[in-house]
Amino acid sequence: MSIAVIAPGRDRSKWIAYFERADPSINVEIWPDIQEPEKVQCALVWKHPIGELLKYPNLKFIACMGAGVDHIIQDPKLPKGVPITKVVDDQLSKDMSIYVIQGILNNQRRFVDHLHARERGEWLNSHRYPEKMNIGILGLGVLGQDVASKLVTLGFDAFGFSQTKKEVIGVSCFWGKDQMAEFLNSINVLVCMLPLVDQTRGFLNKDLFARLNKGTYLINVARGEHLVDEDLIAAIDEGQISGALLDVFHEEPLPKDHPFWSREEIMITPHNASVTDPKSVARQIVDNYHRIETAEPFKFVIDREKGY
Ligand code: OXD
Repeated sequence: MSIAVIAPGRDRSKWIAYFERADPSINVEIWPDIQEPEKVQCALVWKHPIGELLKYPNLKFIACMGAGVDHIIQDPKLPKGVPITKVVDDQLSKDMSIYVIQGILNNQRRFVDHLHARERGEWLNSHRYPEKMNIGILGLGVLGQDVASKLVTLGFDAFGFSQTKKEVIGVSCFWGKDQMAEFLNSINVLVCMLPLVDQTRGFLNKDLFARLNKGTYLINVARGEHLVDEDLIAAIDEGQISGALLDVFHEEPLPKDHPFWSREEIMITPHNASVTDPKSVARQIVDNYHRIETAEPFKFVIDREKGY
């Protein structure tokens, strides 16, 4: 029996090393050189080729290499009934929270302006920050909740929005369509941490921007497909959005001729807000793998219907 690592273009050597460390008896196969597909019980995947997972007749679970499972769910040829697990990891949450918080602080304290001012040899007198920063976390999953809680610890006013009712200590939580307007009215920084499903694709669009307070700052650490790129440019031109920090894009790497590159108001990072660390995560996959023998329920299974 084996675990197959199916992650085109990703460095797989660390996974092999940490699986070996977690349990040396486990047989690990690496796509595309899978010798015995009938022995594969777990497929650890990141952007696998469409239909690939149908080749493993004894697959017991599909383990996503990251937190967002959209790249799995989007495969119309997924084996039916096979559970899909996602990564839930303290290190992943911590890295994400630090990224989002640095984005907020960067904006609040105008570090980029100071960097540019320094290049010009200019002493930029900016003691004034936006009077109040109310941070709205759109999507209160594991990562969203962690960011919101850490913001509260830092003394920010944190607001959260989720599809279903959630409670996070110290966070003003809103849920469901009816409470969206109040959420959007309360904030001047919007952090998108939504899962990517049909209902959330293109959610960050001109209609949503128009409902925000003028000058709201946007951070997107979820997926590029949440954002309508041209709507963001237009909203910045109109002053409706003051700027953005984007870690995810429709196409990655972001094409060289994309208009985002030439906009000073938009900060770009290369989808590195929070990257799964095999050292930290291999053990939870091995733990789930052992659950096949003991017939215990897998941990961190997503709802295939919902898509997250
Ligand atoms: C993830 C990612 O979903 O890295 O984990 O985007």
